[in-house]
Amino acid sequence: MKQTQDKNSKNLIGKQSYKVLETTEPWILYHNDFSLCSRKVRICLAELKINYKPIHINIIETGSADNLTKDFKFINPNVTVPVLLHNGSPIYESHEQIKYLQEFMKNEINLNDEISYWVKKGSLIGEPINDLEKYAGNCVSLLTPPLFISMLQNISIFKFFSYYIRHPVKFRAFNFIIFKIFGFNSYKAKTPLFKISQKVITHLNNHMREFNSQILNKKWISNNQFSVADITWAVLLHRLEELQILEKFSNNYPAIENYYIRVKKRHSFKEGVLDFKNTSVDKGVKILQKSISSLNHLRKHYIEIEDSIKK
Ligand SMILES: N[C@@H](CCC(=O)N[C@@H](CS)C(=O)NCC(=O)O)C(=O)O
Repeated sequence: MKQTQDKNSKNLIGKQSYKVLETTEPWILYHNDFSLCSRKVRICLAELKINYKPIHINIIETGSADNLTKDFKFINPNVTVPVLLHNGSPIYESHEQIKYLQEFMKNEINLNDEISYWVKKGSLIGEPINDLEKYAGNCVSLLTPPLFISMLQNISIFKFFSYYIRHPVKFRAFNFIIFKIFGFNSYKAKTPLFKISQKVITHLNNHMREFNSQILNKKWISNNQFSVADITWAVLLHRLEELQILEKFSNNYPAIENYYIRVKKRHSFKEGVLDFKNTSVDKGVKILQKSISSLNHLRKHYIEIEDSIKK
């Protein structure tokens, strides 16, 4: 049943021929409420009206690392969510899951160069620090730490040691330990994170300007047809909203503001994102809002963001 996937876990991409679960459920999604990639796949499933069994897997940000259990490592040795099972066989990597679902439903409309361009631009590709001028997804990923820091505040430091030991990707686990230890001090002037953020926001502003022009007088990104490009940008804008950054773009980019209002009314966004409320995320957002107004150096970081958008 299970092949030699542990040896080749790095190559686990797309649909596998073996099963990781004997099940009568045609579709199962291992996902996390907060994870961007999980949100994309859930919107896609809702768009395609596919019934599926969602299984929530906590990751450290949402309180405990259930992704590091033996049971989940059997499902995905790379310990990431989402994982989609079709008749018990896993499909790895969110973009492959979306491609597989579209092909399965023969949803050919969703393929053209314009859509591919915007999907790529909105995705996290390679290491986040690289290609900031190409990918808005990389920029948003680098602006996310304040929310991680907020969400990690209520988790005991002791959990992080076992998290580090059990995590197969040490540098990922290490980043979270740093966020836990240094908290919002990571945003004091002249710290690496503070400096990176200044660079990131300039690039993100360019992406947002281009995106604003793209959707001017349009309902959706391509041919006025809701597509995987809209799924990609919907979750990015939602993350920027959680980060308290989206509102700063509103004055300069009214088309984005109106687009996001339409996104929030879309049935699939409601079913795939808004209906998956999570108390750790809600608490994290509240802590972040409070910290921006009470901590000088964090407020300064947000003022820098506002200023570079106005430029
Ligand atoms: N390239 C993967 C990325 C998946 C990923 O990084 N998922 C994160 C949540 S957004 C995760 O599972 N993190 C858990 C961890 O690293 O401990 C995909 O597209 O599915």
